[in-house]
Amino acid sequence: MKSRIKKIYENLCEEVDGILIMNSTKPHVDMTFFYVTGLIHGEFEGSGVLLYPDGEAEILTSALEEESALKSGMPVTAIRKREEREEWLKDKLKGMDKLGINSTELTYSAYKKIGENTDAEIIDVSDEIIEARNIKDDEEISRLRDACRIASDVAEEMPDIIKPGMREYEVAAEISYRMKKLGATGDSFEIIASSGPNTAEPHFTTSERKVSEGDFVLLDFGALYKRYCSDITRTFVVGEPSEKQKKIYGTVLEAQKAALETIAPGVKGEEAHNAAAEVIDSTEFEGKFTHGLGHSIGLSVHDGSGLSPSVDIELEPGMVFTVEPGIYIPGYGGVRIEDDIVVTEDGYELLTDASKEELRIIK
Ligand SMILES: [Mn+2]
Repeated sequence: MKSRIKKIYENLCEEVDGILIMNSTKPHVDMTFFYVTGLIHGEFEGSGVLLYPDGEAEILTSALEEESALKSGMPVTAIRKREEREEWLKDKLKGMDKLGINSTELTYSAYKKIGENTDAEIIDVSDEIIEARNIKDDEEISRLRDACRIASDVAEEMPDIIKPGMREYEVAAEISYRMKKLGATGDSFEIIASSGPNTAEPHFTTSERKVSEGDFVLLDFGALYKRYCSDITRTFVVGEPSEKQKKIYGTVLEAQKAALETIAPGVKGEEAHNAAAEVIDSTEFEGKFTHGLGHSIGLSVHDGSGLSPSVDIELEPGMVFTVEPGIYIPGYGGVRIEDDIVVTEDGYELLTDASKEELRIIK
């Protein structure tokens, strides 16, 4: 993964002698560890990887995961006792003047431990790491494509699987099971399977509520595939939709299309958001789109960047985002339609292709 390490170094505005990625225990494991090593298997809690300016790297891990770590092709030090970790740090960081760290993923205790074992000045290179991780290479896009295909296939079949009377958590279990049958190693985040008024809460997850006639049913989920995350949302209706339900769905669909039309290199992320917001705000649902249009996905489901007025970013080929406008009416319900896209040289490629043109009906 030399090219990825070099990409991080190319982004630096201040030279460093090394960059140290240190994991603590889950969930404080820095996905950058997997970005630079390319490793698919293993937990790597308490492990680290030291990156050098020439693209070389070496791994510190426990004896438990030595075999897994060796698959990276990088030199591996496998330790059996805690003290050996400090010895490794002292030895490897000796003579360095400046050491880069990833402040957004490093725990305070790991940060202190590094400081106790080096005289180097510690430089935060988290922005440069995010910048590198934001532009996916071919292998990453290929894994994301597979993760998206799994989620799309499950989204496509769900309206036929869900029956009135099913509880939300049962719907979530079906989604998870079906993604795993298609090769996912897990859910990329906690599944949202909400119904009726619960769909008005964008991050509801699930409850014991039964899916009932007249409900919106909102499913937001993703597959984890070779460590990469997909993220899709489809909203359905139980029985014949009302005029209001059709209007909400149609408006969200139109907003998503307006946003997708803007996606191309050189465009500001904010512009895509605004295109969707303008569609929604020109209707009776003004002000009901209450979140950003999308976020970058990759090794993490929120991979560090986004499409919203609060993120200053210019789109570049290889960036992968969700595009997910929604309308939420408290006490009534909500609709969100979410797809994943990769920015290409002349526009974008849609990675999730589950149908959405019609509001699908659960019978
Ligand atoms: Mn999302």
